[in-house]
Amino acid sequence: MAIHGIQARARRQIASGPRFTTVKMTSRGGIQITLTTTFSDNAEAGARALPGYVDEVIEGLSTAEKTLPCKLFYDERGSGLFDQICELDEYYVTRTENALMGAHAGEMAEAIGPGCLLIEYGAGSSTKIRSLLDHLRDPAAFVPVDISGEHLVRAADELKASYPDVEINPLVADFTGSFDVPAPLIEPARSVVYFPGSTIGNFAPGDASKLLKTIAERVGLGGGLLIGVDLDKDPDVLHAAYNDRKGVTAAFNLNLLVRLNREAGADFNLSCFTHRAAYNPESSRIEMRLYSDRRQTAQIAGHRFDFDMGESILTEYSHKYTIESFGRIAAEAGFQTRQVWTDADGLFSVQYLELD
Ligand code: AVI
Repeated sequence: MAIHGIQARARRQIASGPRFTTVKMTSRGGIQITLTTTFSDNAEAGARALPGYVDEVIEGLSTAEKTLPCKLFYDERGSGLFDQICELDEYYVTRTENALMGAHAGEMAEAIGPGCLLIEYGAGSSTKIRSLLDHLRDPAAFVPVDISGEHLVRAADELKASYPDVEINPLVADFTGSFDVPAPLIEPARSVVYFPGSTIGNFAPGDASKLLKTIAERVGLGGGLLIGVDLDKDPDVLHAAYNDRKGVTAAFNLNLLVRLNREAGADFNLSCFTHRAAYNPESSRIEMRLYSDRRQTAQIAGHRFDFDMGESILTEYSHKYTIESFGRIAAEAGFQTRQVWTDADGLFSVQYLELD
């Protein structure tokens, strides 16, 4: 994925749940790959020809506030729309993080230190990782982790060509599940997880804490986490970023229903739902919803869902942190904030944390 496409694919890993089983194999080029397969998808396809996520969708639409999982945004069309979001004038997130990486990767590499095993969650924005690899001193290995194997192997091959001295071991896996990182040939000085894009913001607070704890277990004492964290800011700036003038975010949100109609035989009336994103100041988060323009009914897999006029489906949270509020949830996982890089307007941060 040009830089944004890579990010979009990474997003597919958000909260994808525990339905995955891991199979190890070695590719011809000697790259160790862990393939992650949704066996539940296969089982369901045989029985009902429905995607494996349908039960989760039905469960979400059956709760008092109807919800849909944000991981479903990232089918091919949704990933393309996310790429477009990243280019929007109003969407400051991607360009600000890219600029921070471009300006400060040397300091980040200095903070990480020599000889690290670097593991990227939701790999890989090749621009960002290249900034880091350009500056890291004698990394033991780089392990990009992504749920999309095809993309991952291609991106890893390109990186290998540019960094022939770095051991690069791509791993196809869901970073929210459990997976083994291949041991590098050289004993690493420490393990560091790189988690860019502020994807952490799309996790509910409890799930974000859980993920940080699994990262802490993975890197161990003395290990580190370099993470992109979107910062709390003027609600008008946030409102514009998630309700853009061109309607790309609206199309991205509505694509959830397009996908359910196509893949799961649902019959959502697409012209009767409207995208709206609102900032919730109590929870410091953008809440994205699809609003029903009228009383209507939709069915999916034999389940019927009634919508009142104005009733909504919650589709995504995007939490915005302060340096302190993120420091607090990181501290619960044992991480101490070592260094923070922000832009002049305080829109976005890249943070380096260590496990003491
Ligand atoms: C992927 N994630 C960090 C994006 C965000 O800003 O929360 C997803 C997104 N949703 C709407 N616009 C972008």
